[in-house]
Order: sequence, then structure tokens, then C-alpha cells
Amino acid sequence: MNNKYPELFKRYKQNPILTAADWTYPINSVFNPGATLLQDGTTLLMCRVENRNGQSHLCAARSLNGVDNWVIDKKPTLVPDPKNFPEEIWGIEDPRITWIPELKKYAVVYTAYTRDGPGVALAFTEDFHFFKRYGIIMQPDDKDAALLPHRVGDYWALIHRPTSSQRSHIWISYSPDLRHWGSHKLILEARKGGWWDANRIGLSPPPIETPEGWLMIYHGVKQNAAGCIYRLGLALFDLKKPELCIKRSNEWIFGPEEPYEKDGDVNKVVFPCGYTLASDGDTINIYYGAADMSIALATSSIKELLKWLENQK
Ligand code: BMA
Repeated sequence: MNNKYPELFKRYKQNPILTAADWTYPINSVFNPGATLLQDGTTLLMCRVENRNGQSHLCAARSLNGVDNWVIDKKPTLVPDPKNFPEEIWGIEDPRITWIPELKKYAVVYTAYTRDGPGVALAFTEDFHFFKRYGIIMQPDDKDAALLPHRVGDYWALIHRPTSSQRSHIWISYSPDLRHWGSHKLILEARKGGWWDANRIGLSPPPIETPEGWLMIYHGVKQNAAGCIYRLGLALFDLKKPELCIKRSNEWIFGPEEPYEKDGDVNKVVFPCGYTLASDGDTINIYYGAADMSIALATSSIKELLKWLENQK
């Protein structure tokens, strides 16, 4: 008898791969990293680092194999700049990185923690040393955002998660110039009641372009008497019309199971903000924050994920 759910994402045996103890300066915790492969194949993580004042900045870690021997910047890589960008007053968090071929730059979309809650901020970089900030592009409350890598028709597209009522859903907005955003559309709704993704959902890593469509790994939050549980599910969107949801999973595919995911500053959280693809174009590595404490790695196959989603009732 097989009474086990399929294990689509395989955890790296030596998880967590990065913790506060690895850092080059004193920190409380490191989690929720954005990820990308640099031109030379190096894996770069933009890690959210929390200081003992409770606020976050971003710090880059680089590794040749994406698994170990991380070289961590000696000091914070991108720090809040509230003098020029007042919306960064309480820190910057949860970056999502997208390589934009048309601009030959990486877009880093991150949460700016404003006095009135989280907002979506955008910066560009070529090297993860120097950054050009565009400032806030979606006002609070809004977070969990990423740019698609190329225009859809004439327009850039941003996936984000505004909070406007008791429930928070995933939206898409379009822009001719990356500064002015409009044509807002709701693309994925939080479910209700006892669902694993009731009331609050959000984009996790940037959507993945596949021949089948844009594959989205999203997080759902279940609130129960003991608190919140952050888990991951899948949804697929039309390549030419990314506001069209083709398919959505009913079940979650990945949730907190290991001690480092269940026990931390915030218990029961798996929260990836980035992925990399291996040279076979199919093996996907997700880098995720575990319990708002450390960074862990899990690996899957895009084909397997799509097949599983296809077979979801
Ligand atoms: C979300 C975000 C994440 C965090 C998670 C669990 O709302 O703020 O940064 O990892 O909550 O605390």
C-alpha cells in the first residue's frame, strides 16, 4: 500500500545551507533569498538579513555549485536608504530577482517596510555591487512582487500581492516604462474556509517561463489555533496573457516538515523568493527561508511539477 504523498521537492540533505553562524558580521537571522545564476554560472543569493534592531537589509552570497562554499559579502550589500527613499524606514525584505535581457540588467523587486506597512520597491543592478533604485512602485499594503523577464506585447508586467480587505490575492499590473503601472487585474484568489491557501496567498519565486505557460510557485497561509502555516502550491498562467490562470493545484506541494522549518523566529514557514535552473533546463533549485531563521535548498523537475499539476483534480 502506498499511503504517501509524492515528494516533488527533495530537500538537500545538509539543510540548512546558510545560517546566521556563517555570516561575516553579527546578525540575528538570514532567510527568504532571491536567487539567480550569473553569466559565469555562479549562483547568487540576495539574502534577507535581520539585525538585532529587528530590521532587515539584503546581503549577497555567491557559490560556484549553488550548494556550499558560499562567499558572503563582508558588509551589507543593499541597505535601507530612508534619507532618499523614506518608504525604506523600517528595512528592506524578501527580494525577487529577474534577469531582463532587453535591459541587460537584473531587476530586484523587494519589500520596502514603510510606516504604513509593506510596499513594493524596484532597483536595477548589473553586478550586485551597484544598484539604481526606482523607489516604490506599488504603495502599501503590497508585497510578494516580481517582474516578468520580458514585455507582454508592449508592456512590462509585475506580479504582486496587494492587501485590500480581509483577504489578500495575487494581481498583475502592466507598465510602458516600469514607473507607471496600470491595467491591474486579479489573477489568483485566496480561497476561503478550511483550505490550506485560505485568506492569504502570495507569489513566491518569480514565475517560471515554460512551453506550457508561466508556472507559478505561490505560498498559501493557513491560520489555525496554533498560528500560521506557510506552504507552497502551483498555478499555471497563459504565456501570451499572463493574467489568465489555466490551472491551479488543490493540494500543497511543499510545507514545513523538518525541525529547521518548524521551529524558528516564526514557526512553520517555508518561503522561497528565488530559484535557479540547471543546464538541463529542467532541474529546478528553490532557495527558501526556513522559519524566518535560515536558508534551505530543495530540488525538483519542471516537467514533474507540470505533470503533477496537470493531474490535479
Ligand atoms: C510573510 C513575509 C515573509 C515571512 C513570513 C513569515 O508575510 O513577511 O517575509 O517570512 O511572513 O513570517
